Amino acid sequence: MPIARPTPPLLSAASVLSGLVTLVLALAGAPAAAQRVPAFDAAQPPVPQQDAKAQQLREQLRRVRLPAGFQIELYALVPGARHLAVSPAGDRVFVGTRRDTVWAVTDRDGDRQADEVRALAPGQGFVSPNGVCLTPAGDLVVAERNRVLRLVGASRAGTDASLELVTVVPQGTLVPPEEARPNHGDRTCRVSDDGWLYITLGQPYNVQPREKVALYERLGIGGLVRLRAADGSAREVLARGVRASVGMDLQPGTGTVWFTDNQTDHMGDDIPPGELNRITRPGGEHFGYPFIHGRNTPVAGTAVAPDLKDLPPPATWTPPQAEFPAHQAQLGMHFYRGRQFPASFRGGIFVASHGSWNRSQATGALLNFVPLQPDGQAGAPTVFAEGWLDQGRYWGRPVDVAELPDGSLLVSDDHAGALYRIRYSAP
Ligand SMILES: [Ca+2]
Ligand SMILES: [Ca+2]
Repeated sequence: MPIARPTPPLLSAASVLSGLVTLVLALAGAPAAAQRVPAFDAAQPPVPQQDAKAQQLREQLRRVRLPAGFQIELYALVPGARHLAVSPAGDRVFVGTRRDTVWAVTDRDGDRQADEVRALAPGQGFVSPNGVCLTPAGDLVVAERNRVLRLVGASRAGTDASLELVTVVPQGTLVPPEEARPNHGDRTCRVSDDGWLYITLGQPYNVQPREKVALYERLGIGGLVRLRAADGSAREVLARGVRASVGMDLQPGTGTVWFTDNQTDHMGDDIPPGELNRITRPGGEHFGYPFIHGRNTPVAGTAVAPDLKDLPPPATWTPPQAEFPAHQAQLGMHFYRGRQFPASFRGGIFVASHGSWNRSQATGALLNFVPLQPDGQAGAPTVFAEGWLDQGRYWGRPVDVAELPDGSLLVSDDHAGALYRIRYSAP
């Protein structure tokens, strides 16, 4: 089938507007509701930190290969650790999971080693609270599979505190309930300085069937949406034509949204590539899926999506800024803001790859670094850290990358159940 050439993207204003109106009608939430909940349950013991597992992980971390001058160390044991949000002071890290828990990881004495790992706001019935992000005021936003909550002042809450819990998007209304499934149902989020909450929404299939394509483009499923972090109002679709993004960041200074997109399964060992994307026209771009993956790998009409044969592709689409090797599963990403690392890293992007499952030989489980060129486009990715895959077996699988105020990196690992810290000192 013909594939549209990658030209500057443009959806008609009418189609964007009609999609937006439909979306608002379909998904406008009730007014944000608030209640008070205990920040922690003192009767629930914290996660033990100094045990045999910690010692084993410290040994295994010696196998991780890094550029000269970098060291990696265990920061905390955190079961099922997924996406990360670091408090402005750096003394607390919130960690999402695909289970029913959001963790608060606290470093009381500022020695860059966690002292306490506790479940935050237990008893709230979290369902895959994978996405965590902080507002400028220090509220924690929790993006679950099909609900969004905001915990006011969570960054500063002590063990005995209570928190105001605000429902930003009521249960069952982030996406239509029949579209909320475990497959690609893990959200990620960011909040901009001006109060917009950005959320990635994976589409729940390997490739969506024909009858879902128009619906998903209208709702931003297989895309990104934004809404007001205060109350969930003013929702709009930011990006369409995405398969399953599980990572994004806002570029410091510009606020431009960049995001990863995961590869289609069952197309063979070496296609299609993974993607890093940049939104240059919020709401007006199509990123190619399910018509094409990467820069030039057709999907619609191939063996994984025969029913999409002859479905008209968008007139224009936006190719990725960078491609990654097939099936490595790029998840979290982070613009490096600090000054601890050498100058060549500043302003570039770290990307966590979770590692393949849909490949005859496993690959991935590493961190990539993607530099930005002077014109703002991405340069070629390089491997920054690897070694979690040992003789075909994973002992760890990176999920997300974040940064402490001193410019060191945190890496989450949902396989080992841990956070690591990577720091630099000149060799
Ligand atoms: Ca500490
Ligand atoms: Ca794409």
